[in-house]
Amino acid sequence: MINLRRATVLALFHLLFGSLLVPGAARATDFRIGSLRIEQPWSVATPKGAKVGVGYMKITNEGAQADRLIGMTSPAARKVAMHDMVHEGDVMRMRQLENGLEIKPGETVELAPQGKHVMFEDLAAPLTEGDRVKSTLMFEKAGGIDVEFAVEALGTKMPAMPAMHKH
Ligand SMILES: [Cu+2]
Repeated sequence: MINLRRATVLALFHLLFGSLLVPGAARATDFRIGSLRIEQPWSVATPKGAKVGVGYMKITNEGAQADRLIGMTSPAARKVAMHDMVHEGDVMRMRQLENGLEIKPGETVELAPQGKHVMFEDLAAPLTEGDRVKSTLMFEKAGGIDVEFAVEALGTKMPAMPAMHKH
């Protein structure tokens, strides 16, 4: 009985707040090129003066051949890099993915807070909630595709702070 009530409360909670718990769910869009599906690219608004912004998305390879995200560009930033988080002792640091990001056949690679992410470096202007950051993803085999990162409110599952950066 208690379990049942708990389950009901949880279900209600999800019903009411579910969409808030999944950043980008409301506005972010999916993109497709060849057998690659790029789901809901999203970003986070940047505080005044910040020079870097982040980007997240899910990439699924529905094909039979591995592909690799080898580069990104954006008119919103001078440079767009792909980073991973690595432990250095007790500290988490960012590390550039020098060889890009491989997506094996049937695999989904998720870029998410505390993990792999896109780094928009040297922003032309702060990222504002509701904006869409245009970006071109370049895949080794599939080629280039234009996507848009939906910018969520500042503080949304805030990723590691820029201070943790080591470029
Ligand atoms: Cu980074």
